[in-house]
Amino acid sequence: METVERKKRIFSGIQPSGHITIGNYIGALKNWVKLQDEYDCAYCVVDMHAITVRQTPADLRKRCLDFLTQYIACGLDPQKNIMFMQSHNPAHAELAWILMCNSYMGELSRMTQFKDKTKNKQNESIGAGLFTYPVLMAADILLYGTDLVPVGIDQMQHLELARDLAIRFNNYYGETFTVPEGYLSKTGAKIMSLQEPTKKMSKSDENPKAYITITDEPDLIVKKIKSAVTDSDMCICRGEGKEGIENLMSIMGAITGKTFEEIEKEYQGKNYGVFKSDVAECVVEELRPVRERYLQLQSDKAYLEQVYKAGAEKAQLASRKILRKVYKKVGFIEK
Ligand code: ATP
Ligand code: LTN
Repeated sequence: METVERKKRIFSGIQPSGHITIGNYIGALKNWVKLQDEYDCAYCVVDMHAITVRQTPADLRKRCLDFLTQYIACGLDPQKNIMFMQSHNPAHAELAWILMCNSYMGELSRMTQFKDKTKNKQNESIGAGLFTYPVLMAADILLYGTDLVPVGIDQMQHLELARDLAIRFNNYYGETFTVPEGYLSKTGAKIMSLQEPTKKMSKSDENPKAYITITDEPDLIVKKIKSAVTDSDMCICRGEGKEGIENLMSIMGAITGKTFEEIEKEYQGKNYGVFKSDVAECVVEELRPVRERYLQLQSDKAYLEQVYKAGAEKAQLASRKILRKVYKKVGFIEK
């Protein structure tokens, strides 16, 4: 009998906090778009992750819809992918609880993102959700039998936890979960803050000059790149103390496909002004169609609603079998 090979499953998500940056775009979204034809993809607006830090409800609601709009504006096709809001599929929370009962305080305490986000804070004021957040992320992934998870390099430790939890569960209860692999973009670039280039570009940075959002106006993009912190040296190359220039080289490389060596050669003897203008131009051109689609889509609330409602149904259907299996394995009575 002819067997139809199952397409590999991809799952990924971005927290609807702040504004989607060029870091998120290069580290994640750009890759998602590439993968949509070859794989069975589920792309989620992870709203339940966003509430691990305080949110203003009305703003969060707006941002969730806005993130979905930006996913589509980047080129993700709701016909090809499952695109949905995490909170619309309760199975995420249900599986997260079971995984939480199989996770250890020790391993969660070692998560560097947790340590970063709670630096200088007293235990009394650290939300438990921030601590257990990587387990919810593991649930997101394992719930869909995910094979590959396209994320930026900063998320690899969380992905490793998802793998450990899957293996642990499979060993104790019998084969249940697919053990997922990370999928980094070709350059694997981690884009750094334009103002403090030793720090990751982060979409919830308090200083908007530190990041470029994917819907920033062209003039603003040029301004932000022109005021990006560099150094007083005159060499467009990598090296000690040259993180600012290296970051701009990474951005250019991720967009054009040029290697560091190629960029270095091309700009030998040229000044920072010329280089910054070229970086700005390639960012503006890369984001121009994204911004145009975004502005068009924004007003079509009925279409967006239809996308996330259909997405929720597809997501529930895709996860039902695994959750049922997990419930059975841990010893719950079937209803
Ligand atoms: P926040 O500041 O709100 O914590 P963030 O900008 O770090 O957000 P996430 O929601 O944590 O963004 O990440 C969404 C996706 O973008 C993840 O796959 C993550 O790896 C990727 N990503 C985030 N920041 C960068 C960056 N600076 N460079 C490359 N990839 C990134
Ligand atoms: N923790 C991720 C967002 C996220 C995610 C996921 C990414 C939540 N669940 C599942 C991939 C797969 C972050 O980037 N902060």
